[in-house]
Amino acid sequence: MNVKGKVILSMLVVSTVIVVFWEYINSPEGSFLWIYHSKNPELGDSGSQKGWWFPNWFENGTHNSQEEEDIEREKEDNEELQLSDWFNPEKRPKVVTVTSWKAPVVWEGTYNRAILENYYGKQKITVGLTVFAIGRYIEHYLEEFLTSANKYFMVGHKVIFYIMMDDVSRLPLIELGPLRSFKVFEVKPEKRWQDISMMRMKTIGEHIVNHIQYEVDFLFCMDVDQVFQDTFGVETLGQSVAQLQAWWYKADPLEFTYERRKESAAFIPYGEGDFYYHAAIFGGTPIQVLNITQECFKGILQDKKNDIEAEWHDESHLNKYFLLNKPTKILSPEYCWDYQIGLPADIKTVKVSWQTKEYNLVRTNI
Ligand code: UD2
Repeated sequence: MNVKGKVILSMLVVSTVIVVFWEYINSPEGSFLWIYHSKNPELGDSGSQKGWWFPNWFENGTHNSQEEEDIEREKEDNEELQLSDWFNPEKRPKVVTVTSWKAPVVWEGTYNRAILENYYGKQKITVGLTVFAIGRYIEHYLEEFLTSANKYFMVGHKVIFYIMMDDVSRLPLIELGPLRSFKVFEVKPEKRWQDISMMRMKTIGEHIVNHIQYEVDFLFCMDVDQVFQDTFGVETLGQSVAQLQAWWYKADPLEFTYERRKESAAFIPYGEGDFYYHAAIFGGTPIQVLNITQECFKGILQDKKNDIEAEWHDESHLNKYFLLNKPTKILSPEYCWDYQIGLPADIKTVKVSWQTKEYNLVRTNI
């Protein structure tokens, strides 16, 4: 081949390369090269962009995937956990695990705590717990209640104990674990134990309005004469949470010790009622607990006006409330067990147990 032929051949090769290259940069696979050539209208055509195309692309690349990750994470965080994600009622076929209004009854074995921990851990929740100790209930029960709550109540989450006492100087000294704090308040002691028990509804409501609603995401209210035995965890959290009373969880509703007198605001006629709920533990979001306590206290005041006292005091009013406003979650009697009953096969893990009732020692009036 002479020189002229070689030149033509080289020109052919070069033009082929140019055509192939042109096709490539117009294809989607080659699109990143637009950036290199600053021909992407979105990036502009200015020379100043030359030279940083790679970091820019690289940044864009990571930025996009980071953004996608963030969006995904936010979506996960915002996604309401479905009941079926953490709750399997079939795990406990011998007990009631779902109510007629489709609320879960949480028994040991029905819940997946790890999934719930992951969910609530991301939300960085704070859980409150109110407890009252008036008169001799202080020296008899408060220390053991708080020590055990410190160990087993919502471990790994922020907790605020709201301790209501008639004499704050008798607060037992307890070293609280990490993420735990307490607030102590002095309350006026009522003369009768029945009034001490009932007035809790008024006091809790006032504290929710004044500060608790701004401090916690969930709130539990508990009797002091009980002891935590095992983890009382995030599986118990819900909008409005009721506790099954240990002595009545298998009974016929006709036998329940509801208030049966029509004159009382707590009246529940025979043939009505779902469960017998225990006032020793109830909870929910602050706004729901506020509603519970305010409605119960309204009933208590109405009864006072009509000179009647419900058979089980605040507990009768609570049962009436939950009949009209169904709880969104119910805790099995494992969450508040009385060992006086023994330990039937239904009770797999006792989370909280009743203290021995020594009414003659602790109550001012019997
Ligand atoms: C039942 C219920 C209780 C309440 C009461 C109303 C149980 C375990 N609990 O409890 O929730 O509905 O009936 O009749 O069955 N308290 C004091 N000082 C007192 C009296 C009461 O601090 O002098 C507080 C304390 O937190 C106590 C709570 O009020 O745990 C309820 O009183 P209780 O435990 O004596 O009532 P009890 O056992 O009949």
